Amino acid sequence: MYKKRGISIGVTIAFLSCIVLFFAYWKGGKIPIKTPGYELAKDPAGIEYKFSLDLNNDGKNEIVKVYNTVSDNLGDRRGPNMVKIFTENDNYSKEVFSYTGLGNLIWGVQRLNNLFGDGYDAMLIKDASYAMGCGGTIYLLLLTYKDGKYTAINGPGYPSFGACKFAGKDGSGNKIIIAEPKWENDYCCGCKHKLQFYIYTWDGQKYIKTEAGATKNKYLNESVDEIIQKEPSLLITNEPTGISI
Ligand SMILES: [Ca+2]
Repeated sequence: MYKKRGISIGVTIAFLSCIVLFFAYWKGGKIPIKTPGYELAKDPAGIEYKFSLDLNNDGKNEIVKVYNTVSDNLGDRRGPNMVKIFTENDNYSKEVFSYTGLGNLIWGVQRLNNLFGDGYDAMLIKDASYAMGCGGTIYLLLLTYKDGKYTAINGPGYPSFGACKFAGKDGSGNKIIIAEPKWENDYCCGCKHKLQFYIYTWDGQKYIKTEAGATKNKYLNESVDEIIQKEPSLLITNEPTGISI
C-alpha cells in the first residue's frame, strides 16, 4: 500500500517536472537544438552561416544553418561539415532536414535564386576538404527542394586553385563549368598554372561530367568568364552544351 503510494507520488512529481520544464522553455525562448561537437560555421568576418528563406515555396521561411566541428585551430578540424533545415516560429525550432557533407571547412555559403529554373531557391555550400598544406578540395553542395522534399545535391568538386561557374540557361545550375589546375612538370603550388575545363550537366538525378578543352596559357586567380574570354575555344566538346556565357 505505502509502496504503491510512493510510486504514484514519484510518477506525479516526474510528470509535474516535465510540465514545469516545458513551460520554462516555452517562456524562456526556443528549445535549444543540440549538435554535440559542432558549432555554427562563420564567414571570415565572423558572421554565422544562418539563413532565413522559403525553400519549399509554402510562404513561410525555413532556417538553414551550416555547422563545422568545434576547433580553435583550422588544421584540427576533423569534419565532416553538416547542414540542417529548421522550421521555426516564435517558440520552437523543429529540424526537418539534415545532411552531412564531405569536408572539414566551409569555403563559403550563398543563396541562389531559382537555381534549377524550377522556381525553387537553393543554398550553395562550398564544402571544403582542407589540410594544412597547399590548397584543398571544394565540393559544391546544393540544398534545395525537389519532388516534394528537401534535398542535398552533390555537385562537382575541384581543387581550390580552380574555378567554377553556373552556366545553364540564364545562369541556372543545370550546367556547371569547372576549371581544374592541370598538373605539369613545372607545376608549383600557388603559381600560375594551366587549367583543364569540364562541363557538368544535370540529368534530373545527378551531374554528368564531360571533358572540354585545356588552356594554352597559365592563370592564377581569373574567373571562368575571364579565362573563356581569352581562350573561347575551351568549351568546344563533342556534344551540344547549351551553355550560356
Ligand atoms: Ca517554407
